[in-house]
Amino acid sequence: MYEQVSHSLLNEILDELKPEIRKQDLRHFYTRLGANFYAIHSLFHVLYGERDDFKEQMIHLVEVMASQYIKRPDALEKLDIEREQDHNWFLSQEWVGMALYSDGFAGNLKGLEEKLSYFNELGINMVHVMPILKCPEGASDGGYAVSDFRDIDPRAGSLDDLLSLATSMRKRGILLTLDVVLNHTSNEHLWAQKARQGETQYQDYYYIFENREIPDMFEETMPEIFPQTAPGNFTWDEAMEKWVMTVFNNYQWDLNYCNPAVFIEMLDIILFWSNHGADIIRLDAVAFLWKKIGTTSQNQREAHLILQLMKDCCQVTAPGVLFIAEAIVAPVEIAKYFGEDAVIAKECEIAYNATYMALLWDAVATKSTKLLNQGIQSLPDKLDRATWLNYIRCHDDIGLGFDDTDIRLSGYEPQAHRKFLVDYYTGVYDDSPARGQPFGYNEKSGDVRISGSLASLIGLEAALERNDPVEIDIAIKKILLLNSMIFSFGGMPLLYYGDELGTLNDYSYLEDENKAMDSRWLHRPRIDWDKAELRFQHGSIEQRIFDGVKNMIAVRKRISAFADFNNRELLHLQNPHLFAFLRTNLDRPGESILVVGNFDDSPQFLELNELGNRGNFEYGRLRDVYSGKSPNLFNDQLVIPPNQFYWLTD
Ligand code: OTU
Repeated sequence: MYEQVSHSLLNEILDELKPEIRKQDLRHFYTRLGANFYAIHSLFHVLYGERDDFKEQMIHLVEVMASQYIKRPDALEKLDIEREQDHNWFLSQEWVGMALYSDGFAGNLKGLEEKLSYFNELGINMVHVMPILKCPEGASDGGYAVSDFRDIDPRAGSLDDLLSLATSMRKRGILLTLDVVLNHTSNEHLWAQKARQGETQYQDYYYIFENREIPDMFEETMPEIFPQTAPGNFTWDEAMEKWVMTVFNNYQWDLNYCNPAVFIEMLDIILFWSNHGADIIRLDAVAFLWKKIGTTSQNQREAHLILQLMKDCCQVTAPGVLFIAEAIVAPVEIAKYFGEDAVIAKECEIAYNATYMALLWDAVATKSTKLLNQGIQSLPDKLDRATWLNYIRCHDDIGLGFDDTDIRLSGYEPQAHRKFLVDYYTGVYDDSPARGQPFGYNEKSGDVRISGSLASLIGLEAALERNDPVEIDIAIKKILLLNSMIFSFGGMPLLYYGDELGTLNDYSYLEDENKAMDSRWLHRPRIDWDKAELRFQHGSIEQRIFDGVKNMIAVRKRISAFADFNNRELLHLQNPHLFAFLRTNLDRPGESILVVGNFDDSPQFLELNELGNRGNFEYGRLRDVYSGKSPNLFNDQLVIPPNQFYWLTD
């Protein structure tokens, strides 16, 4: 949009740019800057307009965008332009992701590069390589405490290794996702060290307080994220003799986004990794970016403004790069990270669908889909040009963040229901085959979350111990059922490494003093590649899960109705054990897929006449595109075997 004030400021800024920037050919940069400048200026002004140095900061911001544009490799700029033309590219059903730790998966980045054919074998074409930046030797929250945002941790490899990996991935058509931990740094980061040495410029990068007055006010309303290992939200620093805000672990210092210098530094870092080959940037803990006394300091309006500004700036320099919002927050809050009142994402194009993840686990434990159906109905619609990351497990715990109203509407009492789920997944509940462990127990609120690998939570570990083939079979079916749900829902499925092989809990973390207190290490495995060879042995557990998932990926890629164009209709069925929805191909409306999953241990039936006039499903010519077989029907009653799913065409 053209607006005089911002345009004349833009002209002034362009005149004042460093000569080395002015000399370059910046054609694409200028057209994009012109298009976004009004928004960038307005947002920057809302956030930082009060400051005397506002204009200097604006110039600096434009310089950072321009310098990174100049450094952007030709191959990546070409990709930017291709993606501008095919702007819905990431909504395609062809994308299937996997998140992994490079050390657990393959030792280091070099090892990971050697294993790329594994992704092609399975059909994965997006890989989220979890934190690989320099972090402290000891506890580092799995790399989420970063001590240098521009360098690879030597244990993972070098910058050259990453560049080589990124190039090889691009050749194979695999997208690279990297983390930028926006909310905090490690206390070993240079900025923190300088702050400790008394440099006020760097003390302003963090929230630092002389005494407990403000911290105490914050504590009244701020929840604790890691109540067991890091109670409270502030840490006393001996060197400074001051309090530092540390919402996560005490060695993770929260960055102060009231300071525009912090915003510009972090934008520069996002662009740095974009220029090093990241197709997608995962923005960690975005809900926490803005703090306000008297609030939870999560999901604040300014946190959204910061993300909008990040997006607008990134679009100028590297428009092909997407953002993932990691906001594990209430369903009504999650969708806001796409940006509100828009068609295209104004903040992050992709967001973790934590709501769906937790609801699926609820359906497994209760064998009922009441809460799943209820909760999905309350999940706000996403924007047209934005999509979900659908996942079953990730490197974090499972939080039971459902809406209390939804729990009640499903006929449960919220506290009792959450207790049941925790008891179920930690194996306290008598009838449960799950082998999870509690995480983050909060004495004050009674809240607790759950750790454990997909296979161990679903019952495979217990079944193997009992050497019970029937139980093993059920566990495998449930693993495939859950996968079928994330592959067909709409959005990009994100597998968690090892789950495609049925990897069990790894208890070795208990022997490492830097990990023992954090049960999330239970499900951050080291892949045993000899054992992984069993995927080639017919009838083995590895083979049954791996081939099941592999087939799902292949089938998903063929079915355009699985692309994410708001083309899902939830079906409200009588049977409380079934979860069903219809996916429609908007280009060819006749081509619909009926997805139905049975979460119960007994066979269930669906009355096809409940579908009304949707598709031609009632004529009984149904075929399951996953297995290629026809399901069992009795007149218009469709039978779904226990813990199984169908992807049906009519
Ligand atoms: C994220 O987590 C990361 O995924 C965790 O591995 C890190 O420990 C954490 O940030 C700090 O960097 O911030 O918005 O319940 O779900 O901490 C959600 C714990 C986050 C995680 C939560 C999450």
